[in-house]
Amino acid sequence: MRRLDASAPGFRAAFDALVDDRRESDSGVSADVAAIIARVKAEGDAALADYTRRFDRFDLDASGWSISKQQCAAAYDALAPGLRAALDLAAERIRAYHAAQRPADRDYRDAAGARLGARWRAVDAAGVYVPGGRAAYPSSVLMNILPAKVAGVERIVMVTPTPDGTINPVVMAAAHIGGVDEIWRVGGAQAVAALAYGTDRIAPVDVVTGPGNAWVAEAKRQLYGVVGIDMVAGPSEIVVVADARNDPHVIAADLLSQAEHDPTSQSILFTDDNAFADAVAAAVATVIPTLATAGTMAASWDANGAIVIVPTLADAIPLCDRLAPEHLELAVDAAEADALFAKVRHAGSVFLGRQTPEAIGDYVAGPNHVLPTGRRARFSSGLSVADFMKRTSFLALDEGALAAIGPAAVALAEAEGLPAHALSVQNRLEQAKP
Ligand code: HSO
Ligand code: ZN
Repeated sequence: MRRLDASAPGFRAAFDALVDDRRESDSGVSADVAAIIARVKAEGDAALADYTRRFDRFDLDASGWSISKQQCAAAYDALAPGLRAALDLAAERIRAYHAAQRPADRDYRDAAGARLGARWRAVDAAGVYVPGGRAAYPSSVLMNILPAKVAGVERIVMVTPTPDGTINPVVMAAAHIGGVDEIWRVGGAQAVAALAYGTDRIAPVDVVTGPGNAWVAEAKRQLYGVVGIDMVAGPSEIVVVADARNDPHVIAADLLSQAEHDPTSQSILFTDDNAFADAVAAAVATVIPTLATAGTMAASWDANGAIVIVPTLADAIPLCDRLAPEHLELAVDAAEADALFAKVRHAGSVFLGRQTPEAIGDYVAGPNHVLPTGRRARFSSGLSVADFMKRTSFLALDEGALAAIGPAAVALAEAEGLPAHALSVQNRLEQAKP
């Protein structure tokens, strides 16, 4: 953990270093991923079967390529009632939040008399990547599928590796709640390639979303353009802005909630009180060994954690904007949280007040937990219904509207040296003359 003081000499350089710390290794996978993609494109299912045998030690042809809707329904029925109710509540709240997010069509007539507008339609098919192993989060299954469902996507395909044949039953239950249409037991770059190009078994999709390891992220990056993607996701981050009136243990747990995702995750505290900073650092050290994810949290906090002392909490906001964090907690009284929030320009999701832990947003609040990381909140946003839709603009002119704006189009076409453009407008303008 590094400790910075905004009033100390050398702060600017130290903070610049914190901002520039990418924490994203491309680990040199780009050539490997390109080779995998090329092979899946050329050989289809045979390549998938081979990679899955090699990487997941799973024989698709012998043990089955897919998981059925019936299996998912059975997994849902078999859940402990408390967990089932929790998943149901999460799904209901995520669905409601996203239903209110559906973009509106436009259709209007402007001053020149032109009818103009835009219409939103869902993509035909969406693919959702679900990692295997420890990072197979049922909450992420809901966060990816439900916006697609709300958008009206007719075919939702899940791909997930099942290393050594293992399947997470809670992931299957979440797929059931979300209404997934197909689940294929493939993962890695090869699964993303299959979704993008299609194989004999797996029909191609139009958009691929969902988190994954370096190979999956690189495959999405390389296949963007063949398919749409949500974003290239990096390690999780949390920034907490807290005053000394918080319980240091409460704030420590907030910081650790993201540190436990991955050794490359990052947790940063901004506070205006040195003694409180000490207390949080001590609480972090006390809590880490008590939790099962101690190793990951310790690695993340040691390498990437930071505490920044600022003269006033308002001074923290421009610094937070430079980090453009995925998650920003403003753990202060409600009125002050609002005042600070009004000044925030760049953050994926903001958690206001002392009773709004980031973790509530990971599960049951309703807004999406798939959020921009690695400072990408400067230019992008969390996953939404619109990511599964596209907008078609339309226009309709009558003689009057064409007469009003057509001559300007003719002038511009001539200036661009495109006479057929000019003629296509001019012909109609002439016809319209009495
Ligand atoms: N905080 C993660 C999402 C997540 N947390 C899933 C728990 N499960 C990325 O925003
Ligand atoms: Zn989380």
